[in-house]
Amino acid sequence: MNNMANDKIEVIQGDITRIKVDAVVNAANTSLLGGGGVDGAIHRAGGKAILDECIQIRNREGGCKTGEAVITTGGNLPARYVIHAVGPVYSGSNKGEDELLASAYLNSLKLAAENQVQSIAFPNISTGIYRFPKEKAAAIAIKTVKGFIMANNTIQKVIFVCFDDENYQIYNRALNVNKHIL
Ligand code: AR6
Repeated sequence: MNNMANDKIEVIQGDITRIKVDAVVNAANTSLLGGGGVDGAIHRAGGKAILDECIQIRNREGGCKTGEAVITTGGNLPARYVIHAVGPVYSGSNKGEDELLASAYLNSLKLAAENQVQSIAFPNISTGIYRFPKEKAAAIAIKTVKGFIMANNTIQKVIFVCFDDENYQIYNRALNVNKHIL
């Protein structure tokens, strides 16, 4: 069963704005108005249509809470949709950050399945400007994704897109170790 989940998971190193999947996930903030890091890259490459929809959602719903996600067009990106997920800022003082990070992944996956998304690419949410420890974030991301795709048949491919070497190595190690054990 776990091997089936592993078959649907891929790790690559690169820029998420260039990946051709049904949906790419953005590491957004609660304002939905863009920012630095992967958020800045997605808005730059995807163009104004994405920001326009984010502003509409913000006007309607007041933004996006930490641990939640919203969906917009992919604009000029090769991806059809962008799922904007808000991960927690890591404080290290056990304020429920692990659960909030898991929720950001889970709510992105739910939104993807509701929109018939078959392939989805995730950046390493919260591990940049929000300073979440990379090893711990990867374990949470992998566990949440595996749990979801084992129970849901809509999503056929999940790509973890790692930008930095450290995350790329952590994900490869984590997924390969699991492959050997299970
Ligand atoms: N493709 C894939 N991954 C990327 C890219 C890219 N083009 N650029 C950066 N990363 P961060 P956060 C990686 O800081 O920690 C923004 O200002 C990066 O190496 O983008 O969730 C938002 O508006 C790191 O591993 O997001 C929020 O305010 C990962 O993406 C805040 O940053 C996430 O780093 C969110 O902080």
